[in-house]
Amino acid sequence: MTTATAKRQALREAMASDRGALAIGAHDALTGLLAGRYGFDAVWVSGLAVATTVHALPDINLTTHTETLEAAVRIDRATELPVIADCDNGFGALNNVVRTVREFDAAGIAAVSIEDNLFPKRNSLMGSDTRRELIPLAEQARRLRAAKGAQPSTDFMVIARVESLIAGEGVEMACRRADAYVEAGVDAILIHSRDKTLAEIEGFLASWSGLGSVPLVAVPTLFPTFTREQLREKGFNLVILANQPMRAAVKAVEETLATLASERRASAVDPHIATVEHLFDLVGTREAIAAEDDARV
Ligand code: SPV
Ligand code: MG
Repeated sequence: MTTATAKRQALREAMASDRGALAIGAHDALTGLLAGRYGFDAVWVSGLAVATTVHALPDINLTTHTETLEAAVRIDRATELPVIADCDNGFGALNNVVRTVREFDAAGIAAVSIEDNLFPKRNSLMGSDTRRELIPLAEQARRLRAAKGAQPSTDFMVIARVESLIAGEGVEMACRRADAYVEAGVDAILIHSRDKTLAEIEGFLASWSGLGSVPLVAVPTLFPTFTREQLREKGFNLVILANQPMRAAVKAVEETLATLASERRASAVDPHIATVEHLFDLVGTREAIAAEDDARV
């Protein structure tokens, strides 16, 4: 098993590398396990994915600190990759953010993302007709400083997520927030945007004087044609493909349910689903049974 220290080191090294790091979203432990087989550098425990699939709830701060920690720990145990947990706004006010950083660090998670959406947050992918309010800059900086000050280890990372472009605050405010969060001691900045052309983010990259002072993170859900390499060239050290495995799973389940409901026989979906043998293999079932049987003789 890879230790928390080794995972954190691997994440820092991947982010510092010339090619940058690529993280993949996971909604459950098996997706986290599979991520390690395809060359990803990290697993993103997406708040959207956990709310949607684990709880069938909207991504509006209904998922709690405990539920998120549980999901992250389960995924972390299943993968050799470092885990980055999406902790929304830290689930409340200053003391909630402090508790989040303390407990996710102590649990061996590699990094958390803390965003500046005011509780209750609304998922950032919702269109501009969704009303949003951000935490005032000085208050968010105070929360992040307190959390970094309370962090038990030295290698755990806090990624501060700036939502200015999502909330329509503009590039200048995004730069001011990024400066304040870096000054508060965070380890990386995630600049989020819904702009498909990347013009908004290009504006941020052109104006932010702090560029290069800490690693920069992108979640290109709505500018999905840019590759990790293209985003690395623009200055991003970590690219998070946040929710594609969950969306694949949802579509596959819907199609399977529809086929089974209309055909009413199990074999109708056989060509499209994993075999039971494959499931046994994925989680080492035969080896586990052999270990039990060996112990008995
Ligand atoms: C998530 O995956 O929960 C995220 C990314 O925070 S986004 O939904 O793009 O805001
Ligand atoms: Mg989220």
